[in-house]
Amino acid sequence: MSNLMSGAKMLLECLVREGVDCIFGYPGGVTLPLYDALYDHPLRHVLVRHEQNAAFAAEGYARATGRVGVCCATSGPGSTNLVTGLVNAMMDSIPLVALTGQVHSKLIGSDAFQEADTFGISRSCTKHNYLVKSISDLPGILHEAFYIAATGRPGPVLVDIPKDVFQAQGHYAPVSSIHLPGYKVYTEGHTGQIRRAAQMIWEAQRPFVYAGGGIISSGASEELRQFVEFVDVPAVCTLMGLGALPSRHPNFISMPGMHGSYAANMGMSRCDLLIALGVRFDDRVTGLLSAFAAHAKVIHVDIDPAEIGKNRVPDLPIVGDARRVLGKILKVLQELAPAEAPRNAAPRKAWWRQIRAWQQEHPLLPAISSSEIKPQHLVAEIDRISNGRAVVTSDVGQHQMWACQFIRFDEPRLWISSGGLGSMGFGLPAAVGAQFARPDKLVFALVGDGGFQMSIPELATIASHALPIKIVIMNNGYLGMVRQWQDLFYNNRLCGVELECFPDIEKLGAAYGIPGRVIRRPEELSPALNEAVREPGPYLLSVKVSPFENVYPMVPSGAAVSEMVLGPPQPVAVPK
Ligand SMILES: Cc1ncc(C[n+]2csc(CCOP(=O)(O)OP(=O)(O)O)c2C)c(N)n1
Repeated sequence: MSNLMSGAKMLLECLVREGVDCIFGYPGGVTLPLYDALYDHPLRHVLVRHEQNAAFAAEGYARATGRVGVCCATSGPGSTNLVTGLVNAMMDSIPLVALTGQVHSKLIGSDAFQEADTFGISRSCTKHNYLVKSISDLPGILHEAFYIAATGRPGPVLVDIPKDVFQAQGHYAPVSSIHLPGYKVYTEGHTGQIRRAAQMIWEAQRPFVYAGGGIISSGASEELRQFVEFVDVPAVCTLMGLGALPSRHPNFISMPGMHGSYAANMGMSRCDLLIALGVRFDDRVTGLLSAFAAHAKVIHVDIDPAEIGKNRVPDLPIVGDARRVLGKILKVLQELAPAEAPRNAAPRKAWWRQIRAWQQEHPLLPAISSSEIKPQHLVAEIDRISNGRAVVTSDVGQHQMWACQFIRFDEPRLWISSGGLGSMGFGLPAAVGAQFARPDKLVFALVGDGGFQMSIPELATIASHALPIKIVIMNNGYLGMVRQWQDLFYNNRLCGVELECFPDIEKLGAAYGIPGRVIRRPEELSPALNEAVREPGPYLLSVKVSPFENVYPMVPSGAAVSEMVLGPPQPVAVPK
């Protein structure tokens, strides 16, 4: 049987062999041959309404499943529109393959219509990128792209394909193994360092786990649970790691960092051993780096050697896959336990008493009012309905931080948010990808009234596929997080943050055939959310919340995390 086929068909063949069932894209002139091949191909193509959202949707898909997300765009403006999505995937280590069309090979470099140097532009925002020069390279490059995107520290890989390569005819030979001499992934961890880690863990009197997105990427949640239970160590999960340990787990404290809880940040500050697992010591977590976990020894486990010592030099680095390494550390811990565990039993008990005291002193509790809907109340209601099981995507801003504080996740891959890049407009398209990936799941897109307006075009994608996403707009009338910073650090000189002229949500929803509703009173909140969930299709709910609420606790930028501000400044009593 001949396997002669066009480059476009070959690409689809490669995608199928990689197990891809759905791609998010937007067509154009140079990708016409690809779309022609898609015409009668079983692979599902989801037409988004902006290429940035193709990337975000593919990221939502990847985050919800752990599989590589795929997006595609045409040359020029199509591929430049992908850039924010690529950076986002890079910052959050999301496995993504971006396919872009390029002008005919003969025209490259001639400033041809819709030519952009996609290869050059994407170099700094991808884990790897390719410009395909010949159809004979196409299958090898595509399978490599999937391999690189998914292995080691996951990330985005871009494959730029000139129109003539799509059109050329070639023989497809399945690629069975990939050899990349310059690309080495160390998964196992060094045996000696693993042994040393176990010893350090038993030697510690105040150990503390700082777990991040790497736990989720490596599928190490079960190992993490066993580890924290065996050592009985308190654990925080970063924004990227929420759900890595179930939020209801007694050892889970909260998210740490700028808007983390008092107990989480005090724990980080006062521990004598910080066990950092799949994290990158992001400034939003560490605050003032020189004061971060100042008295602690640090064990840092990460698959990416470039992360080791990037921000904080660890006392014990372990390069490896978090799942493999944690499993091995646990084995050594068990081996050493009879001799070592009793040694520090008393100080560890005292450490737990201290952590529980911090939790009680300043608990994270949602503010609730009977006269207005507090934003925290809205998030707490979503948590009530989700009960740890729904997928929640978010945009960036205050609503995102309250979601991190108050929504519980029983499992990994339920919380999908733009972490490192902090890209507004992520929530809605990410929900599209997540809902395609997990049709069985209740999906909430919790968005700000600012971020929502960046992604409104995707209402069409949602409507045309009747995706049952529950879109909840936390409508405070402002670019809330920026307003909060202007309030706290710029004498409340509010400038460029008021969102006048927000669309009438009922009419907007109706324009797309999506039921929509606005609520303003606290007693409407629970019934409206229940109604949204009962609705079999999508639902658009705008919740008017108190406009001037600020997110607390807050570590002011540049301060040590132990210097967090717990609440709004109290009015000073004027002496009579
Ligand atoms: C694309 C993009 N532009 C600008 C910002 C800066 N920024 C961070 S939070 C924020 C306000 C977000 O407002 P809104 O979506 O209404 O959410 P809220 O903070 O009110 O919950 C802005 C403008 C950003 N994160 N992303």
